[in-house]
Amino acid sequence: SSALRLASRLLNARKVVLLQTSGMATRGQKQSDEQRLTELHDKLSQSKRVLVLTGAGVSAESGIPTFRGSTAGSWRGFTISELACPEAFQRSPSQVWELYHYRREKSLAAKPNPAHVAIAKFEQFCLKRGIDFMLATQNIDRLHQRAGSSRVIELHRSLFLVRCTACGSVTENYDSPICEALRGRGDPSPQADSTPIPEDQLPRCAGCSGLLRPYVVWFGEPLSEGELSSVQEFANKSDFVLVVGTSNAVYPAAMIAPDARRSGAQLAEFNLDVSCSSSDVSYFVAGPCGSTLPKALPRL
Ligand code: BJW
Ligand code: ZN
Repeated sequence: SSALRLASRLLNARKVVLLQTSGMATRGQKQSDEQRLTELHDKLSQSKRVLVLTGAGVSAESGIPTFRGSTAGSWRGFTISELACPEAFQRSPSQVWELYHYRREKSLAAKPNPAHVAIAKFEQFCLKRGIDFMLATQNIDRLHQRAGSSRVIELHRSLFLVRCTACGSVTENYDSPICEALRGRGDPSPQADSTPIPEDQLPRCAGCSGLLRPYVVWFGEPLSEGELSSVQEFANKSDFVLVVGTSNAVYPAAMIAPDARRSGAQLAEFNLDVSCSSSDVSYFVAGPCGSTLPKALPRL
């Protein structure tokens, strides 16, 4: 029934690749799926400009939970919009730091998966072939860079950037733990110890000893205008935009693919399930992107 739901939501897509959606696919269906995948692979290698746009689903197979959908994680029963906002940090810097400490440690312990690697290898392929390439990610875990991607725009910045709430200075920080008081804290279970950590024991600025905050883009905060417009400009001139592992539900990132589509780009989506932009796509490749991307993306 989930395959049926997927198929019916995809009626608008002109080319649908349904890989691994059901064990009941006939041999004929499987062959035409493979043909479409080969067609996508060939079109990508003949493109002049390609944007890859990724979201949390690309890191799901590295063990990092997503925010929405069947692979969503939960931290003490909160939704992401309840904690990823300036108001939550004002109300309880300790609680918000526990969440981000937990996610920093989880990302540091995680390894890039075959989806990250396929994207990094595709970048190498593009470089060699003179194809203009850009990777824009909503993820803050740095797994793309660790897989070898170099042209990465981090739309929501990074878990490993901090900003001083007093003097405004921004620094990179990979300390584990980021401060002694957070050691062993951040357990996601609702029963976990949530005794507030005194503010003077939370991460502090080396320059002015002000309170540091995670420098990610929270709800209600603007993305870097320069970065966003460079991604949008690139997208609008691309032959292909690959939309990978994102629900495409969070703005302004969610506008990039539909805008590019209106400017003439073809969209190819890689997701376990349909997302907000699926009805616009030329190719929908269903399944875990760690299995599907290595088949679809050309490499040297
Ligand atoms: C797999 C898979 C596998 C799983 N293989 N696939 C209308 C218009 C414009 C704005 C708004 C609007 N309505 C509301 C807003 C405001 C708001 C917003 O968009 N809200 C929506 C919820 C409606 N946007 C903002 O506030 C943004 N700022 C802004 O608008 O500023 C305006 C402004 C201008 C000038 C001055 C001041 C303000 C900022 C948004 C920042 C969001 N940040 C977060 C959290 C912070 C970082 C963090 O802690 O991580 O970023 S929210 C959270 O969602 C996170 C993600 O990057 C982001 C997107 O999620 P993503 O990546 O799509 O993940 P999921 O979980 O949603 O989806 C995973 C997908 O993968 C699913 O589809 C699965 O099926 C799939 N999947 N496993 C393939 N193996
Ligand atoms: Zn400072």
